[in-house]
Amino acid sequence: MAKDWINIGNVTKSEQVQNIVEYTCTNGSVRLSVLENGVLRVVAKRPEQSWEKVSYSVEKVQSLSKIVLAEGVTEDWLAAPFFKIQVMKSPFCLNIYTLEDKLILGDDPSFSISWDGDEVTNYKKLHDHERFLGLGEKTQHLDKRGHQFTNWNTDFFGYQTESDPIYASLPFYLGIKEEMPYGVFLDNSSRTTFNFGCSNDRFSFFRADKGLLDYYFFFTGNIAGILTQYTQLTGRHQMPPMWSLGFQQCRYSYYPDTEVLRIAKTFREKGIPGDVIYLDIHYMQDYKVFTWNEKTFSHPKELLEELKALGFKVVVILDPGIKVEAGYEPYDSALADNLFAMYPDGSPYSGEVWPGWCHFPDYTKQETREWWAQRVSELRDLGVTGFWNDMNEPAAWGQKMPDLIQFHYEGQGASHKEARNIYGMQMTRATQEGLVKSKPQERPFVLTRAAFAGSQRYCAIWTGDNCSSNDHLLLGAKLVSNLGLGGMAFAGNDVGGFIGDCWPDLYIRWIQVGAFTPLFRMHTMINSKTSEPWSYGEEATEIGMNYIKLRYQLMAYMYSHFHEYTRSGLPIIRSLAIDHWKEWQIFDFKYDSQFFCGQSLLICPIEGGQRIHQIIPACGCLV
Ligand code: NBV
Repeated sequence: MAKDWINIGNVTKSEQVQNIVEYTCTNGSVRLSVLENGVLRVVAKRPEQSWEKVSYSVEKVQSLSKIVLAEGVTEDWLAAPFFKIQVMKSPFCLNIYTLEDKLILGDDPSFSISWDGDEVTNYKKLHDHERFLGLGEKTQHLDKRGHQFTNWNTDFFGYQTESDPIYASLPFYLGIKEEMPYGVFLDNSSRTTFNFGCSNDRFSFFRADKGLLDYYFFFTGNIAGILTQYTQLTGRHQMPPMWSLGFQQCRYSYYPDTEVLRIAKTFREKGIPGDVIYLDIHYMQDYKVFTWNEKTFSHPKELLEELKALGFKVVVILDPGIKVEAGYEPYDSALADNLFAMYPDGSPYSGEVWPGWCHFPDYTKQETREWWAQRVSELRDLGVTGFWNDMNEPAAWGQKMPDLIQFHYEGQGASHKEARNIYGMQMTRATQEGLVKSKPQERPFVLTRAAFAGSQRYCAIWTGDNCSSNDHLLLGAKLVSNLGLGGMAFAGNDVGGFIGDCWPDLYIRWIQVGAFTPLFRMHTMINSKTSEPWSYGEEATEIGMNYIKLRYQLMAYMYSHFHEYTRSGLPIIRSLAIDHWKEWQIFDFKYDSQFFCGQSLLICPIEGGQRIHQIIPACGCLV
C-alpha cells in the first residue's frame, strides 16, 4: 500500500453538540449538520487540520436544523426533513436514503473518505444507469457519465469541444440515480477533480487537492428544487439593468473614438436596435488599466456623452494586471499599501500581460477591493456604465502563476493553490462594489470570464475565446445551459465566434440562438473580418435584424424570467434536464445543445447552412 494513502478509518467516538454531530475516526473526523432549508453539510478533516475556513461561495451562513440521532453499535441513523442518513462505523461510511429507504447516494464502503498527502477524496458507489450533470462551464455532453473533469480556471484560447478545464469552475454537480436526482456541491476552492465513473464500474469520486472535504448534499425530489437550494446557499444575480438584456456590440477593438462613434451611428442609421457598445483594450494608454489613450481616446467624457446621446451604454474592459511603472498611480498606490499578491519573501509577483510586466492585485484582501472599487467608481462617475473583467483566471503569458504565490484570503492566508479559482470572482466583487459606490441607486453590470461557485452574485459571464465554427455554435449553447444548471443564469457566448472569420450562414444561425441567451453580445478578434449585424450581406443583415428585434419584443419575457430566477434560482436558459430529467431521450447526444428559453420556448440550434433539424420528441415537439 502506498505510504501516503490513508482511509478515514473506524469511528472511535461520536458526539452531538447542539445541531452538529461529530464523528472522530482513527485517521480523521467528520461533522454532519443539516441547514434550515434541509441541505446536508458534510465536513471532514485530518487531525492536524482546523475546522475553520473561509468560504467565498456560501453567501450567508444558515442556521441549523435539529438533528434527531439514533445511535447504534455498528451504525447510527440521523433524520433530516427530506432524507435520512446512515453512518456505518467500521470503517466510517455515510449512506443517504430517502424516507422510503431507497439509497440515493452512498460512500464506497472501503474507501469512503481518504487522503493521499494533502489530497482528499470522497468515493461514492456508482450505480447502473446513474447520470451525472452540471459542473457549469464544461464541454462534453449533458450527461457526463464516463468522464473526468478538473476545476482549475484556465485561459483557453480556442478551446475545443472536449477541452477541460476552461475559464470557470463550479464544483456543483447533479446526479440522477433511478428516479432520484440529487446535488453535491464541493465547497473547496483548490483544484478539484470530479470522476463520473470514468475509471471503473465501482465508484464515482470528487477530490480536492488541498483543504477540507466540505460538501453539501441536496435532495428535493426534482432538479428545480435542488437549484433553488443551491442558489439559496451560494446566492443569485440580482435584477440586472434592463439595458444589459438588450443587444450588445463588441470588437477587439473599436478604436479610435471616431470608429466607436461610427459603429454606434451605423446602428441608428440602419434602425438596428442595440443598447451596449464595448471598449476593448485599445482604449487605454499602453494597455494600462484606469487610463485612456491620449491620442485615440483623448476626450473620454465627451465620447461617453455622445454615445449616451445615441442611446448606447458603454462597457469597458478591465484586466487585473497593473503595469510595474513608477509614476503610474494605480501601481504606486497599490505598492505602497501592499495590495499585490506576493512571493513568500514579501516581494510582489510579476507576470507579463498586455502592458508588459505587471503585478496582480490581491482581491482576497478587503483593502485591495476598496482600492480597486475606488478607481472603478471614478470611471463610473465619468460616464462608463459597466465593466468587463477579462484575463482574471488570472492569465499571464506562459500561464503558470507559481503555486507559492501568497494571498491574504481574508486574513487566513492561502497560496495560489487555493486562491486561483476564486481570483476572478473576487475581482468581479470589487468591480461591482465600485459601481455601487459611485451609483448606489443603479443596478450594476459586470461581465466576467473566470468564475467560481457564487460568482453569480457579482456578474454575468461569457464563455471566452470561442471560434467561428458550427461546433462552437452548438457548444456555446450547451455551455450556457450548463452554466444555468450551476446558478450562473446571466450567460452568453460571442455571437459569430471570437476566433476566425464568421460567414453569412453561420452568423444567421448564431444570431438566431444568441437572441435567446440572457447575455446577447457579438464580439470578434483583432484582425478578423468585421462582425457587426450588417457585415454579412443583405439577406443576413435582414434576418439578423429581425432576430435582434424579436429579442426586444421578448424583453418583458426575458426580464420576467430573470425575476423568477432571482426568486427561485431557476435559470432563464433551462437545460432540458430541469423539467424532463425523467425522459431518457433528452440525454441523447444529438439534443445536447437544445434548451428552453424560459418556460415556453424550446430553442434548437442549427448549424450554419442547415435547414432541417430534429427536435426532441420527449418535450412534445415536432421531429
Ligand atoms: O482584450 C482582448 C481579448 C478579448 O477581446 C477577449 O474577449 C478575451 O477573451 N482578450 C481575451 C485578451 C486576449 C485575446 C487573444
